[in-house]
Amino acid sequence: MTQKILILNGPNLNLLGTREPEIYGKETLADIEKQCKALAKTLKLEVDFRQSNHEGELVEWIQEARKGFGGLIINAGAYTHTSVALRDALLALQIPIVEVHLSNLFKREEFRHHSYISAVAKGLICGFGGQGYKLALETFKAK
Ligand code: CA2
Repeated sequence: MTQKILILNGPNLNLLGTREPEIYGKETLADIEKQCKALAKTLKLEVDFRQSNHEGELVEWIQEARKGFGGLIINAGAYTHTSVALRDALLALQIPIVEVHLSNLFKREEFRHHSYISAVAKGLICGFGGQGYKLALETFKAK
């Protein structure tokens, strides 16, 4: 059976490609989604790609991942650094979680160095722009 992977994106990531290309690159979120879906086909995975600016909606989507999904890739945007609610929802999952960030958090402001998600994720990929999502998908390659 094809494994389904949920890819969640947090606040302001819908603005990708419109500002700060030196930090986040020139790609839009739609470009990244397209590339993830193309790669997923070759990996025999199915991708469900979503973005929300609302913490509660992200919590609900994480809860939804408890049924029918084999893995979760999450770029929680700024909620990475603030949200105990997202961390608690992630803790209730029994599937592997990969945390992704476009930018290298550790080259940036101190407040971005702490993530509420990293300790509950299997791993963290940051600093590779949109390519990071594809690297994360590779970790779910069918064996
Ligand atoms: O590097 C990442 O992927 C981040 O998750 C992006 C978040 C930031 O708060 C995290 O610290 C690191 C910000 C996403 C906002 O992206 C924009 C892109 C273009 C224009 C405006 C916002």
